[in-house]
Amino acid sequence: MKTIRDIKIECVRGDISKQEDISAIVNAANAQLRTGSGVAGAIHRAAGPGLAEECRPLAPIKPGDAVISGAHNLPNDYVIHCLGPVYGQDKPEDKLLANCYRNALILAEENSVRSISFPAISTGVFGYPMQEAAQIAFSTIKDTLPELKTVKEIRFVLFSEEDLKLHEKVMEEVL
Ligand code: AR6
Repeated sequence: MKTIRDIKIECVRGDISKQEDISAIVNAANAQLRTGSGVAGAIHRAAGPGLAEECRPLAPIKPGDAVISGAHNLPNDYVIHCLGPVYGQDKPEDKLLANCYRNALILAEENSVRSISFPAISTGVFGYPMQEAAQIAFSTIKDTLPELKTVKEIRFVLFSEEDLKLHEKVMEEVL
């Protein structure tokens, strides 16, 4: 756990759809903002069909984009849907992945969000190597911190112990 500019940044192992104490959770979405596997599957399952319904007019989105919706049956206030780049396909993938983190944080600010949870966007089905993705995530957060006023807590939720360890290490190096 780190505190920089009065903002707490931490990594935990868990399920992004079970972050009861967090205002906005980030979805590793698809362009159509429909349910899917991994993060999108867990979020849409827990939110119920109202989430996909609310998202329909907001789709499609492009790699790097972020859009915000309500959280429906989830224990949160908002879901911020980000479309990460497909590794080796959407270029430049590092910039597009950075845009996801930056755009999500800016949207959180615009909605007076106090706490936000991220999954490791693009590192599942989209094939982004975990270490490179973590470096981009933390450097983008570092660069965006000076613009944050309402966001006071940023939590990374990793699915496996190995991914958690890697993120903790990269966080120490980058922040
Ligand atoms: N909570 C936290 N992390 C998770 C969870 C969970 N419930 N489930 C998986 N992860 P992915 P992407 C981890 O594939 O690569 C979807 O089907 C997982 O181990 O969810 O951005 C969408 O519909 C991995 O490290 O997202 C899109 O089509 C990370 O979260 C596409 O896949 C992201 O894996 C998006 O692919």
